[in-house]
Amino acid sequence: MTATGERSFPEGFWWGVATSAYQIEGAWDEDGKGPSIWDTYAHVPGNIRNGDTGDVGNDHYHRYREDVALMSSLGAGAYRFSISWPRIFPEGTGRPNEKGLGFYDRLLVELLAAGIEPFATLYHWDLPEALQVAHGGWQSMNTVHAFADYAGFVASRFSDRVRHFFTLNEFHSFVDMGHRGVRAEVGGGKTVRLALAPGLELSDADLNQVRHHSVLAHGLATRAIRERARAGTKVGFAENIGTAVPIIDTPEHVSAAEAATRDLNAAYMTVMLEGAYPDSYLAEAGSAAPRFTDEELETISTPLDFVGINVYRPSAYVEPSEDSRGYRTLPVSASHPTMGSSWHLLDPAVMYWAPRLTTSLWDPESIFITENGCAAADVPAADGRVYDTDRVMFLRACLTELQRSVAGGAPVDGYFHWSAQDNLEWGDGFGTRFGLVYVDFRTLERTPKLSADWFRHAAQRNAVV
Ligand code: PNW
Repeated sequence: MTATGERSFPEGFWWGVATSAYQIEGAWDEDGKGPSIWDTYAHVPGNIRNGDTGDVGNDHYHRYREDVALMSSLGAGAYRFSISWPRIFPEGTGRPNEKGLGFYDRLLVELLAAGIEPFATLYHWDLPEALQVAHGGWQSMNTVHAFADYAGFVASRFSDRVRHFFTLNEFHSFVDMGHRGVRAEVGGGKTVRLALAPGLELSDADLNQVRHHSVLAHGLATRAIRERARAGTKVGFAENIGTAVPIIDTPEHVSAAEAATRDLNAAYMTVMLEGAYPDSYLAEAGSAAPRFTDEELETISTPLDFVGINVYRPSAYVEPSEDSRGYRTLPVSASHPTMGSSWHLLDPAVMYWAPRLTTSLWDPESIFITENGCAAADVPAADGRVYDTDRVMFLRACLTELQRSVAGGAPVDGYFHWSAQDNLEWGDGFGTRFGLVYVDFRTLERTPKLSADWFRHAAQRNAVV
């Protein structure tokens, strides 16, 4: 028991689970909801494995009561979910759809009755299709302003019950993977290509401008939320931080990792938290650099109440170097282990380094781990249980590293496991399972996995178990 006591988290630490609207809600055209770019993308054969779509998804739109009860049984004290923009504004702008708002009202009633704190994400990739068609989506400032208006409106409606808002989820993912496609290194010089809706192939200049629009949308939304929400409402973003993991924990190696992490996040976290694009980013982009004003940089770097980071894998391993950058990126071993997703290079130490480097680089007031989790094979055994020993290993290793980071001074106030239940894993479909709860997608029956037991004990004891 003493070992457990030594690995506990600070009092008041939030233990939560996370999902997103398109991945679980279903009801894609119900109650006046407009189509999103994900509805359009998923309906094109070949874009999602096995022809899966989010049309029905987990049917969470109708089963949210059961799902909140499941979260309670997992010991979750917090729930990070996303609000579907086209449920609230079917065309992206205009008159709000009361029926769409009604769904989130009912969900909030249920969560608060269960004693689960709601954390709402305003954009988890389901852009109203109308904005893509009319303006080219995030290529246009029209979309940026529409997002800020939507964010302010949602905050005005829900901030009496929601105390924490995340503006956008994973800039790097939806911008770069949605507008170009990204190659992720998986060891031995091999890479996998990752793509998301709307599945565009933009030029460097156009891609850099979309990046700039995404962070500007975050800044304008932050201001709109502050203007229209109840006093005391907290705002931040949730970014899939690119983490450079050092090989050795010495000041020289850590400086190299800091420099590399700052570069990896140049167009997103770095500009949002520093108010300027690094010179190296602008120099490398050359004539394709984004066009921006000083006033925009000020908006983009509006001070935040917290920083959310999604932590899955190291983006790079680095060591110090004599060149002007100060670091060298190392090749990844061909035998480096991966988890259930093709891109998921395994290294629990990233859960130590991501909060530590975020703190030493940007010194935020508060950090949330807004996502962490892994896919696993998850086949129900003859006794009906799902023995996901690999996910238990992953959880225990990651939370051990997170505890070490917090004990070392990183101001992390909560951990959200991705995901509360199996769901549509974007282009990988339903076959790639990230849940603590197994979902049979034929019957939609939900069954907690072995990892759910681990999570419940950890949440109840506020410690690594
Ligand atoms: C995140 N990578 O996506 C998203 O926020 C979730 O919606 C998603 O289901 C979850 O993580 C699992 O994939 C990611 O290449 C996509 O490192 C790609 C990466 C990480 C996260």
